[in-house]
Formats: sequence, C-alpha cells, structure tokens
Amino acid sequence: MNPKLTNSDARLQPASERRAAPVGPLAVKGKKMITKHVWVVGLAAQVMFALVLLLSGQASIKANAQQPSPATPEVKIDNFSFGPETLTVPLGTTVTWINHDDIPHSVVSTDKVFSSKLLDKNEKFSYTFSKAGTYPYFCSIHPKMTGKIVVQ
Ligand SMILES: [Cu+2]
Repeated sequence: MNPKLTNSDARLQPASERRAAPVGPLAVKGKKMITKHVWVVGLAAQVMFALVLLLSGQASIKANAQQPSPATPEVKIDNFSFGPETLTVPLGTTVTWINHDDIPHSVVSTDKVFSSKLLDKNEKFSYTFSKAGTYPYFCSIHPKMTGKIVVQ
C-alpha cells in the first residue's frame, strides 16, 4: 500500500506541476496581450490627438490666410507705368497710389468712380473699394498709362 501511495503521489506531483506549468505562461501571455492592446489603443489616441491638433492648426492658419489683410496695398507709379498694373483686392480695401516719378501723374477711373488730382513726386492718392468689380483707370496726362483694380 505504502509504495503504491508514494508511487501515486509521485505520479500526481508531476501531473499537478504539468497542469500548473501551462497556466503560468498562458496567464502571462494574456496579460502581455492586454498590455499590448492598451498600449496600441493609447498610441492610436495620441496619434489621433496629434492629428486633430495638426488639422485644427492648419484650419486656423487657413482662416488667417483668408482674412482680408488690414494693410493698404500700394500701386507705385514709376517710369510712366502703374505697378502692379492689375491689383486684386478684397472688398473694402483701401488702395493707395504713390507717384515716384519726377513729373506729375493722375489716377482717373475709366468709369468715373474715382479721380485724383495731379500727383507730384511722392504724393499719394487713396480710394476705398466698397463694391466688387473691375475698375480700369488711367493717367489723364498720359492716357497710355493704364491700370486695373479687381475687387472681390
Ligand atoms: Cu501720367
């Protein structure tokens, strides 16, 4: 009886060890997998957060770019020409012409929307465009000097 018992005990011992052995690594494996999942989800959330930040940043940059600039664009009168010859501005923009030539020039709208006096050297003329459209203009002394303001 005694040897049988010890024998069965001996058989039981490894059996229980064998049973316990797979449970250990499996449990660890499971834990590792859960940890990996949490890590991946955490990373995904961080990536999403960064993306959202990036996109909102770009959106605000775009919004800034679309805002009409408060600066008054200048048309330079130089060497008997308007520069830029065609200037496109947002509605409500004040455009300033400045004469850099030594001789006088004027800024006269072809459709009689605006008209400056004769501008001597370094004199300026400004006009605020409150209606969308295309405004061709010329110099009354040199009618070949022409320009155009496009208001959007
Ligand atoms: Cu002129």
